[in-house]
Amino acid sequence: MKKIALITGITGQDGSFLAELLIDKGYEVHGIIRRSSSFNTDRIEHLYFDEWVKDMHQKRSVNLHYGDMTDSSSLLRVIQLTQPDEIYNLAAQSHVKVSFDVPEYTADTDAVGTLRLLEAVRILGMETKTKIYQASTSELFGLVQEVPQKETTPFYPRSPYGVAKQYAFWITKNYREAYGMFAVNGILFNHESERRGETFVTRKVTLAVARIVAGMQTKLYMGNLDSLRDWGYAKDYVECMWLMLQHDTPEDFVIATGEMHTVREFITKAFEVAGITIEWSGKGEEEKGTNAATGDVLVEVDPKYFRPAEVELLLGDPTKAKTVLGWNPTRTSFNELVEIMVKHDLEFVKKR
Ligand code: NDP
Ligand code: GDR
Repeated sequence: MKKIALITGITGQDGSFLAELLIDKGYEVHGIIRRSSSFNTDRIEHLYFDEWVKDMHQKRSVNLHYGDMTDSSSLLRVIQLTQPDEIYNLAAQSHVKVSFDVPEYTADTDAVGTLRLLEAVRILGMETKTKIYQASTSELFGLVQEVPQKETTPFYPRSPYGVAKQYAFWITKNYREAYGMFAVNGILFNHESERRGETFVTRKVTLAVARIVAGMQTKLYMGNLDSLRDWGYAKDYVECMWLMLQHDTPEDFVIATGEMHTVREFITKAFEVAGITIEWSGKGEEEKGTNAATGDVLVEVDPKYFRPAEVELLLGDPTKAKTVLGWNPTRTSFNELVEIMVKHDLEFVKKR
């Protein structure tokens, strides 16, 4: 019998990689998508249009259902219809800076949405059948309490997004303890890829590098260059989500590489992959990145990208995931990650 998985947020970066992984593992994969006035299925088109074109009557690889984390009835309907063995709750308003602009919506989707999902499983009497993965985040650690951060590090979120995700973390743990549900939190540190949303820092940089090389953009305007992040490759990280649900007992795990870099380092490396050496000068809002060969200023700071409260440093300790789940945190190194993204975007920009 095929296992059945339901992914919320299937159209996002992680959802698309996870759907591929679960299809490869022989799962029947279902996903919840939101109605949108423009296409929001770019990242998963290859998982269903190909099949559709080949044979309209053949069963598609992924089965999509309309729903929304702010709509309990849709969650109840889709869970009842699909009867999943595993639910991966990846849906979220996931942009930290945007969460300061839409705090209430972020709380509704990321915090209460998680509660709605857990309640739907419970109301349907599926609490012993269905395992649940909750996409928790290193943003829970926020203001530095301990370095590196691990499962026991106290939380101190610094944004409406982080606070909403803290509610989701605890309600997941609470349902595990109260109702015996197999519900777990993956506390994932930043993970990036060629499918990363275009306004997150890494993709913004790699796309800008590609556009500058193509002569379509002259400068890159950035926020806090000193921010330190533990960046991994999304394709490696979705495997942990699956591993956590295959583990004997429901437990929470930190997933990270154990290595951190500044935003400035990421930019320097990205330009280097495209054959451009950046020299940095100035400080704070006056800092600039110059093309060492031509003297052109390619990077400047624009305070509009600063956040009302910043998370300065995130560095994870993945020891538990390594020892308990047998996960390899450095399958894709920082340099390889930047290379994958820049090389992809050089081609992507040409085609666009
Ligand atoms: P994305 O922003 O790429 O994807 C978010 C997904 O959630 C999209 O499919 C989006 O749909 C969907 N979504 C947003 N709001 C709703 C809603 N109200 N109802 C239903 N679906 C909704 O995020 P990632 O793939 O990068 O991240 C996946 C999850 O992991 C998120 O919960 C994120 O907060 C968390 N996380 C991510 C990390 C990272 O570094 N990437 C690190 C730690 C945690 P649509 O396409 O229509 O917008
Ligand atoms: P983050 O990712 O906030 O860590 O959340 P993001 O890539 O947005 O920012 C990382 C760091 O870079 C700094 N920064 C900029 N960020 C953006 N977006 N744009 C800029 O121009 C810029 N300049 C500097 C930021 O200030 C920040 O310090 C991501 C999301 O995927 C969350 O959903 C997830 O939970 C966390 O990672 C772990």
